[in-house]
Amino acid sequence: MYKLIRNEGAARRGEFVTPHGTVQTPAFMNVATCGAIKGGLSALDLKELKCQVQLCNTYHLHLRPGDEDVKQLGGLHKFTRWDGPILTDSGGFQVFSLAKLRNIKEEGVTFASHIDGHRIFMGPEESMRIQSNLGSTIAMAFDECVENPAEYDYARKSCQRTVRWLYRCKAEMDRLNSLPDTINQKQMLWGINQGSTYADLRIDNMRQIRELGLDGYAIGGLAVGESAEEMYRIIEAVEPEMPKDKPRYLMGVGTPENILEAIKRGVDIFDCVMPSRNARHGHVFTWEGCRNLFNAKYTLDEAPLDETCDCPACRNFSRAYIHHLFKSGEMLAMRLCVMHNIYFYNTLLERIRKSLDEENFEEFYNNNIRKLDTRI
Ligand code: PRF
Ligand code: ZN
Repeated sequence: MYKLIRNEGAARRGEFVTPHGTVQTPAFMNVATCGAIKGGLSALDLKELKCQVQLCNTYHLHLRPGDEDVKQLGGLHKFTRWDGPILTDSGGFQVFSLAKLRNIKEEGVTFASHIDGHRIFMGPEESMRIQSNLGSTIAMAFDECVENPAEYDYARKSCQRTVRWLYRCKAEMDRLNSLPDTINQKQMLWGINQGSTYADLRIDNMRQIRELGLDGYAIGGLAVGESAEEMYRIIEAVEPEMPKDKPRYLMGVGTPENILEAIKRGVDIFDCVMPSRNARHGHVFTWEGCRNLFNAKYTLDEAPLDETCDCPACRNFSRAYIHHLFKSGEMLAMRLCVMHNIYFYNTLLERIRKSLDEENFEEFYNNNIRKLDTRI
């Protein structure tokens, strides 16, 4: 399923095959929480923006429109008109970050919907059933994401419970995949490593979850309050324990700089709301650094967002026009900047893959790591 093509130090160039197409790694997954990339993009736009994988959320789609409705409508692929791979996050993280009044027990989590406050229970089995109804390519394990910093004892107990939940996820996913009316009977299950910022917990946890022989492994519980240096330290600690023959996914990360640093440490896949969220606030990524299109200095600037970019926004429109659209509150401003940022992230990953193919990742890293992090 995952094939390692080449590596340079810990950095890996690979590909993995899914029933919905092959993904070239390192790869970025584009976040379509409710089934669309925020900013008014559809699946039809995504092809033009070099997207390989879409990420959708169990929690949001369960609340609205409801996973049973999505199933009745033929599953997420048919519903959103995206025929490539879709990964669904399990709800674990969203329940902890969005829902109010949550109560965690061995069976699962009770919480209040962020939409209308009604009480909902979600445990490993519920999460698997919802993801099965959605019919995604890859389902994520139901986990608890502990915010950093966390007490050692709490982190230890929580990640032990997450391992018990993983066994229940696996059993339920196997059962669902064997049912005749399941939308995607080849749905994959990926495990999630937790353990806060404690290297010993992370390593123990990884050793336990790799025993299940799942289709892929994620590192969760990072970029939730700790420094970037601590995040890199934890990746370095856990990476040697991750199976070499499975894709590795760092959840919810990050800036272009974070992504480059994590690839250098052996991570294959990423997702982040940053390209679309920043774009909606006028922040665009370029090969020279980040720009804010609200800035008055763009009033008469006829250059595109990035002079080297071939995205639909840069091929056609000027900074001056997009600046004007933001000032006028036009939705088009957001759509153009989201398209550019998504294209930028996917191009960044494409260039990293190329540098690995050509055995000059280190040079790419040295040439870009500082620039990607500057404001212009
Ligand atoms: N668990 C899940 N989804 C996630 C995370 C996690 O720990 C994170 C942490 N950065 C982002 N998304 N299930
Ligand atoms: Zn562009």
